[in-house]
This record gives sequence, structure tokens and C-alpha cells, in this order.
Amino acid sequence: MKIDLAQLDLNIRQWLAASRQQILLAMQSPLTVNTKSSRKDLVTNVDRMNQQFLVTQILAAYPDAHIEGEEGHEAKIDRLKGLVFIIDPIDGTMNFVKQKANFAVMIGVYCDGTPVYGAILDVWRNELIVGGPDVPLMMNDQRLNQPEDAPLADGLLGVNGPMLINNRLHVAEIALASSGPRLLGSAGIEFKSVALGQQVGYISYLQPWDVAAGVAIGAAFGLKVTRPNGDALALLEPGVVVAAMPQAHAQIMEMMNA
Ligand code: 2AM
Ligand code: CA
Ligand code: CA
Ligand code: CA
Repeated sequence: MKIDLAQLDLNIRQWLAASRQQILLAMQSPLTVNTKSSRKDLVTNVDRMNQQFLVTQILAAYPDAHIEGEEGHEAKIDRLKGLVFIIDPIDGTMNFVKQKANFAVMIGVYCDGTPVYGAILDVWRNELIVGGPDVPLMMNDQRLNQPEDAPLADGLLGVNGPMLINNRLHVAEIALASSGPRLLGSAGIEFKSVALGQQVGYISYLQPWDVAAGVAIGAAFGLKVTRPNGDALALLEPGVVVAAMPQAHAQIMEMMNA
């Protein structure tokens, strides 16, 4: 299966620009906030609206595509066959509700299981990160330099709060071995920080739509994304994800599996 990458890039940039306008407009009215699995697991009317918008756009342009999105759409897909879009309409919903900043819209595109293109829109800052195995790493219209492959000791490390507090998989020790832990509350903003070279890595428990864009973008700059045991991700399974530049990734693996 072959996809026109330039056209895909154009489409996704257009959809996300429209998403951003709609989200900013919706933020001017009171949000409807509901809980899902727990009081910390939120969904708003804007999450749902943007998922619906993106699904409509994707299917208009790619009628044969399959879509997996956090806020439901069709039966969960169980394999990455054909053209698949994995979307998170608002990533960092808690930040969206509490801070009105530091949240993202993410789209990851896969062809027969292979990453093709990823996009992370930092809505508040209006910064769009895109990239893929055959798509250069860019922020808005500018090419980004390859982030430095720094040792863990010289880089900030994004971590999941509960994993840090509970020292799960030695994450507290790993964070102490870095230049310092950071907790941004949005997987998308964490991956963006790594792409910009502001963080050397990110460790968290994540769902498919939390990682799909980051994995595809990471292919543009040599990011390593694995399970704690070093295995490649089975993208449709939730689980702990270690995403880091190669040198730091190797050090994290060593500490996690000590
Ligand atoms: P979300 O806002 O789209 O749910 C920090 O909470 C990060 O972890 C966010 O990117 C959030 O994505 C994600 N996350 C994954 N599972 C979560 C859960 N059960 N509760 C809260 N956040 C979750
Ligand atoms: Ca959620
Ligand atoms: Ca998410
Ligand atoms: Ca979400």
C-alpha cells in the first residue's frame, strides 16, 4: 500500500488547524466535564467534538481507512491492517480542564503496521510537530535539528507521576540518575519536548493513542520506543512505554532490568 505523503501532510495540517480554531472557540464557553474510569480520568464535550470532527475529515479523504480514537467511534480495531489513523482528540484532558494549556491533539498514521506519519499539535502554543520515517522532523514550517543523543545524566526525563512516587520499575532511581524528572501531564507534550531536545526521554503507562503519533515522529530522529524489557511495542496494547534517545534508552533499560 502506497500513500501520498505530501498530500497526507497537507491534509493533516489543514485538519489540525481547523481543530485548533474549534477548540479555542469552544474554550470560550463552559466545558462539560465527565469522569470515565476514575475521578482523574476525564472527558469533555471538546474531546468528543474534536474526535467527531477528525473522524469525519479522515473518512472523507480516506474512505477505506480504519480509525482508532480514545473517545470511541467504531468497534476497537484489533489489528493494524491497511491504512490506520490512531487519534487522541485532546491529550492531557486534565490539563485542558485545569490549566487551559499544555494539551495536545495527536494523529498517528500507520500502513499495515508500519508507522508512516505522526503529528502532535500543542494547541495552546500553536506548535505543530510532525515527522515520520520518510518525513523530516518539523515544527510548523521549520525543519528541526536532530535532538542530541545525551547520556541520561545530562538530560531531563519525563515521567509518569504514580510510577515515580511508587518507584515502579526503578523509575525513581532512574529519574534521580537524570538531570531531573519532569511531569507535564500530557504524553503529547512529553513527546514534543523530546523531539525539541528539551528532554532526553519519557517513561509512562500509555494507551495506543498516547504513543501512536510519538512513535511515528520518533522514527524521524532515532528515538527508541520500547517496553521495559526492551521489546518493540505492540501498538494496540496499553502498557509501560520507555521512549528515549539511544544512549539514555540503553541506560534506562539497564537500570529497569537490574
Ligand atoms: P489523556 O489526557 O488523553 O487521557 C497524563 O495523564 C497523560 O497520560 C496524558 O497524556 C493522558 O492522556 C494519559 N493517560 C493515559 N491513561 C490515563 C488515565 N487512566 N488517566 C489519566 N491520564 C491517562
Ligand atoms: Ca483520557
Ligand atoms: Ca492521551
Ligand atoms: Ca485524550
